[in-house]
Amino acid sequence: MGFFSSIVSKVKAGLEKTREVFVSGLRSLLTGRRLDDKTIDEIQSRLLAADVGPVTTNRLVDQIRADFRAGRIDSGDQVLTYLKAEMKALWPAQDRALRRGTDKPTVILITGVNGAGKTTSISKLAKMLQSQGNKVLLGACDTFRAGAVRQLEIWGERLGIEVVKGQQGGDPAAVAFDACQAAKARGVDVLILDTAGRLQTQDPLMRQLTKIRAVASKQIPGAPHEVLLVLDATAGQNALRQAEEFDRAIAGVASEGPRGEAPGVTGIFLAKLDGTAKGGIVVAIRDTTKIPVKFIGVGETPDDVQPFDPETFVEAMFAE
Ligand SMILES: Nc1nc2c(ncn2[C@@H]2O[C@H](COP(=O)(O)OP(=O)(O)OP(=O)(O)O)[C@@H](O)[C@H]2O)c(=O)[nH]1
Ligand SMILES: [Mg+2]
Repeated sequence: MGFFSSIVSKVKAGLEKTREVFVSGLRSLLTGRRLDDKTIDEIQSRLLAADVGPVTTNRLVDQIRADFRAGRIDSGDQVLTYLKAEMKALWPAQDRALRRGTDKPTVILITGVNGAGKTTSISKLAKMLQSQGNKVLLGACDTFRAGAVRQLEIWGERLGIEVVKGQQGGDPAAVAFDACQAAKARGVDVLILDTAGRLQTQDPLMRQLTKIRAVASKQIPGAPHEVLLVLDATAGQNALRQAEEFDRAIAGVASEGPRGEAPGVTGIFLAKLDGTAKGGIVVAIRDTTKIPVKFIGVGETPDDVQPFDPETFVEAMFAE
């Protein structure tokens, strides 16, 4: 199997639930059928049910309705072709590549709520970067949850990657400091910092995150080069609210205050896509935030990761 077809089949497997519930439903609704107003309403509910989000759903459906009334389209198959093309076009030449520092090390800060999939996603990124020839180091800044450091260490041992850690209950910013020092001293290419799962409404925890960010930027110019927010795809619309809250907190602005110049979240790692029928959330994220989805997680092992690619994603979503 070629490299590209193996990627497609992996993303395809990861999107199985979305395809079963959403696209297969759309397919049977539309294939070989003539269009009518009732069918167009049904398309709308299915897009909403897959968490495509109201903005994009309404835009797509309004266009379909207008084309139908003007006699430009009359078959369900034309709608399928239209939806696929429109979805692929949602992500223009937006920067989906991982940001790198001009000098070593590049620092990636990983954030997200409890259980979103941060630590697992770190194992995926670490393995991917390692296989691309990078020397990787991990920093266990989740000093909050019992067992969190050990969890990261286990991944480190499996992948042959060192982990910088501190005391359980200690200051996460101090661990970030030590990790940055170690990364510089050891000529590491990429340092990935794990952080505690936290509720975005918990102010003290958000402040901790901004402190880690400040420590990193003081130690290494431009750091953190990438702030990846891990979102749980099964959380649906909740994930969107998290994206907005974290973006503001990282940028260091009050939740209702004006958005400053400081960059917030620079990318999204969308985990657990394999566990949801709501793969359309990728579209909703695009709708409501300007933050690019950079990676998707489609399983629990370090190999279950793909860089997000709209073409592959939409093809997988609509595959037979
Ligand atoms: N199916 C599936 N499960 C995933 C994926 N990513 C993570 N998980 C699972 O989600 C659960 C939580 O993952 P963690 O990586 O521990 O999440 P976390 O955000 O680090 O959690 P805390 O440290 O407690 O905040 C684990 O059971 C993972 O195996 C994914 O892409 N697909
Ligand atoms: Mg964790």
